[in-house]
Amino acid sequence: MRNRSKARTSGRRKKIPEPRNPPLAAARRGPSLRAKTPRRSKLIAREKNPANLESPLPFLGSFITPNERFYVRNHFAVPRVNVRSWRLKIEGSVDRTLEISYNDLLNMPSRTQIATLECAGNSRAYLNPKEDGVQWESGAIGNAKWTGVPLAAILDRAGVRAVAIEILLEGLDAGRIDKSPKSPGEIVFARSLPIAKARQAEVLLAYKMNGAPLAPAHGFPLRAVVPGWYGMASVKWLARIVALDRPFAGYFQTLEYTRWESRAGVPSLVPLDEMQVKAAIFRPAHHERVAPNAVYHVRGAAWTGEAQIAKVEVSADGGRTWSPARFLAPPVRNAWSLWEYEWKTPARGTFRLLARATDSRGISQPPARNQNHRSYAVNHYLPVEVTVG
Ligand SMILES: Nc1nc2c(c(=O)[nH]1)N[C@H]1C(S)=C(S)[C@@H](COP(=O)(O)O)O[C@H]1N2
Ligand SMILES: [Mo]
Repeated sequence: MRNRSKARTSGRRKKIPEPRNPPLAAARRGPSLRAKTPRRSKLIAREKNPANLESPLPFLGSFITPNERFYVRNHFAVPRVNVRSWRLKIEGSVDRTLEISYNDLLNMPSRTQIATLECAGNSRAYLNPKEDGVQWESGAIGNAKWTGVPLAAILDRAGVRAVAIEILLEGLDAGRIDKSPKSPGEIVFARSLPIAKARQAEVLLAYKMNGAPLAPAHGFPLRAVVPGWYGMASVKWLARIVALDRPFAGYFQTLEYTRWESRAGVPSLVPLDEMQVKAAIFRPAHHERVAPNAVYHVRGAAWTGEAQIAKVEVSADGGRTWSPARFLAPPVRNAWSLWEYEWKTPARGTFRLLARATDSRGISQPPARNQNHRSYAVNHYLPVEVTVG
């Protein structure tokens, strides 16, 4: 469990108006990431049962996140799967019901795809007022190379009927949710995709992560990888796929992982889908002390939904002025882009560093919290406060 420490008092107040939902206040709540990083473990535990683990940001600096550094988001205990008896079932509105073994899958044409997964609850710890849910800082994110069979190939094999509008993905993990809203007894983790998304070439049923068979925590033997969408769509321990002729309204699609959207002028809850454009600062860490009158390399990553990153800007004065960051490699779709900014540090003082990304559609991060996002999709500016000198 996360240790909640008392709010720290700030140094001098800045003249810049705080956003309506000041993230810095929340950022000051905890000690620095470095201080909280356990020595031996490579991930920070936000919950133990089930395991919910995030990456320490300073360790996320490589384009591909090593498997042991990749965050883990579990709703229930990790199921144990006997791969010999395990089958992937495809049923519902299909011409042919299928049962596919692990070996059958390995023998199908494969595709390898780099994709960034971000948990929809990432950065929730910075919300003010505080929201229920796992108190992730900003490390519930990672970028991996996934290998598997395109979901579209499986759907074609089964012959999905024209009446099907969604594809339900069901995991093997199950449990009971006892706090409100309670589940109706034991439920499994399940999410659906609209048929058009399910048929996109990059949506995979993955059995490898960075060249290794999936680890149990990441969904062994098979998981969905839905590039461009928040992590909840990438169902782990996949065992059943159902072609549905009406919208799925399961627990994780209605009571959790939804946002408000105005439809016909009425706020309606809709399932979360695409990741929102976002930049994260990996270094420096909150409250880090950096050398004066020097060049400090501010580094981080930026990612978005079904588009690609076009621009990252950094501010060292709490948002008054912005300068472009440099990409370490040309941005590509579905993967995060690492960036760097050479900050010429002043003589002394306390500074608020901000990063903001813009994608190829011209969508930029908002300065303030979007209240329609409930406790998810936290992508407004999140300052990192550092002391120079
Ligand atoms: N079966 C199952 N799939 C799941 C989950 C889960 O609890 N059970 N969590 C989802 C959520 S919310 C996220 S963010 C990603 C996390 O994937 P990871 O643990 O491999 O990082 O898995 C998704 N798939
Ligand atoms: Mo998530």
